[in-house]
Amino acid sequence: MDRAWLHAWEGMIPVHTPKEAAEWELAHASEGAGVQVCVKPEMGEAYCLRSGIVEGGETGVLQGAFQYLASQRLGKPLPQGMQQPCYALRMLNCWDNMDGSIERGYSGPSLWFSEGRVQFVPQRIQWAARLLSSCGVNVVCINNVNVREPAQELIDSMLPDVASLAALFRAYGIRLMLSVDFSHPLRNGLPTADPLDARVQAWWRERARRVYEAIPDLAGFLVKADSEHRPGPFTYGRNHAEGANMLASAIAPFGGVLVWRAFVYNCQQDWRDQKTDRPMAAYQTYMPLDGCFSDNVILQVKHGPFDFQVREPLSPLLLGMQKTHLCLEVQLAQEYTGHQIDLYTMPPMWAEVMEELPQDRLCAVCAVGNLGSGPFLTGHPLAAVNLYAFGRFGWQPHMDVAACIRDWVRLSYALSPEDTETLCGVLLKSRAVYESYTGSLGLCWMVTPGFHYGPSPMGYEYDSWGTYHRADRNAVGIDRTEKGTGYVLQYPAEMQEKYGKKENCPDTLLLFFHRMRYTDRMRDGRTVIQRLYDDHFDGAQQTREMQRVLQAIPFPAAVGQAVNQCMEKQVRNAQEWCDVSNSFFHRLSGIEDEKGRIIYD
Ligand code: GCV
Repeated sequence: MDRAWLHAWEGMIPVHTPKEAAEWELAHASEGAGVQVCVKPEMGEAYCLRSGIVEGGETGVLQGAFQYLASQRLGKPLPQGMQQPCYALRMLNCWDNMDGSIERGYSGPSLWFSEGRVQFVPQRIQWAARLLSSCGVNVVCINNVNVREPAQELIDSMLPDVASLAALFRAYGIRLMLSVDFSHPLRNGLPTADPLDARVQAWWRERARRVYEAIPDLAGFLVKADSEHRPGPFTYGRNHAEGANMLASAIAPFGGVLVWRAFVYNCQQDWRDQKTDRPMAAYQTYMPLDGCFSDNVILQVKHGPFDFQVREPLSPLLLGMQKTHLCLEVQLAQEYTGHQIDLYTMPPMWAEVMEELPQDRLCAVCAVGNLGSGPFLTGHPLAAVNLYAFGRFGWQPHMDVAACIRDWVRLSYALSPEDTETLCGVLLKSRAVYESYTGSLGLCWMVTPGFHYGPSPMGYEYDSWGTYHRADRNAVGIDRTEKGTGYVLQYPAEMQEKYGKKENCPDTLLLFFHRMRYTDRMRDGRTVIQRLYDDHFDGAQQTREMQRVLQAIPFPAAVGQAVNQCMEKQVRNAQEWCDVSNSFFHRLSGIEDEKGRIIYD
């Protein structure tokens, strides 16, 4: 593998199709010596492995080759029978801007945009395509959902450049998708972007024809509309089915899918308004439209009703919509979960999502990417586990999380069995540790506004984003039960029962669903305030423990150095969260820590 990696940087790997790529991978790894590749086009993405043979569809053979090598390397038997992905669309959403920056990107600049243009080093793209394909991703949306000038040119003057990029990804069985600007027709002289206006419809049909002429296998368009100041159908008094269906019909003749994001809420809320409850917004907007979307529309829904917080309940929209194609959206970019400085391994969180979500509810999964062109490509070298696991998740959402993490560790580093287990242990618990110092009891949004790293308990409290905890001297949390905002009523009956009653509600979501007095007792006998103090102290302590443990793992030198640097920052961050949060609650409540630890006044 090391040799192959170096080769990719020295020059292009001479492959143009997934079959050629499969043959190249097998030929350049000792475990693949003599293995034959047999393409059966009707198998599509599926594959079958037998000793010495990889059989599969046009892209399936490459997936099969990667799996063949991984099984051999891990010393596992080849998987039996036909292997096929659970979801046909397993997409990475890259929030790359044309100037080379990446919105919420913590891994360095874009791999394919800079200076307002599509510009890339082909070897690097090939390397990224190879990496993503080996994980199991099959679609990459290359530009930010916030389509800002000059990104509109991607479906106009920059089409030839996008086509060159698409060719590099195509060789690895990956298709591109493009985020489009709903108001694009206005830019081209039309007086309106109303989806029911015949001129607008004709404009998009013609645009789609030109786009598909340049990139015949483009997966489709992705749209963020009427969200955080993006344009959308609401401007014209139209609903989101009318908007999505218009674009969908333009790309339908070419086999494209229209992915429409359900991230719609009022980002200009008056904080005094206690009736509007942001988590309710998506359900209110889309449930009435269930059954109204065209067949090639997929509604992309974030896993929780807010916005990628460390802990949120499952979005009720994912459970409610029965007649709409749904895509689950998760975020590998650690916007609220540590900026790829703090260690945060995500598969345990996805497993919780899948516990409550019937597998057949979804037809697609997508992740906001954590890829960039900086060292290690994912910022923190250990954040690569999330990219790997996301690819596996798209194939097998009910995967064994611990086994997946262990596979990644073993495929990435040559460690002793003891060190492997130690590292897996740290990765597995990292999310719970991060949660304990940043989001105890389901409290969220206490981050520094805008930047979203580090504590600021009141930062969003008097702002317009609908993200309040309403802590006062007696109590904290929002009552989202029937007697409160009524959010809980958006769930099926059994979940109303689970979340709506304090005695049933998991501790991890207690203050998300309920307003509690600091002196109320929790199930374990502790008061709410004591639990908040304990969690913050524990989180800081466990972070120091993780640092100690990781220092002893014999990573390759550059990796070890980067891990140590990140851990130093994480330890400082956790201590800051601990001190700020505990002081905040102590000053408000005036209640002492039972254990007499240091809280700054
Ligand atoms: C791409 C959050 C982020 C924004 C992001 C948005 C979205 O609000 O802070 O950076 O914009 O989510 O998902 O569209």
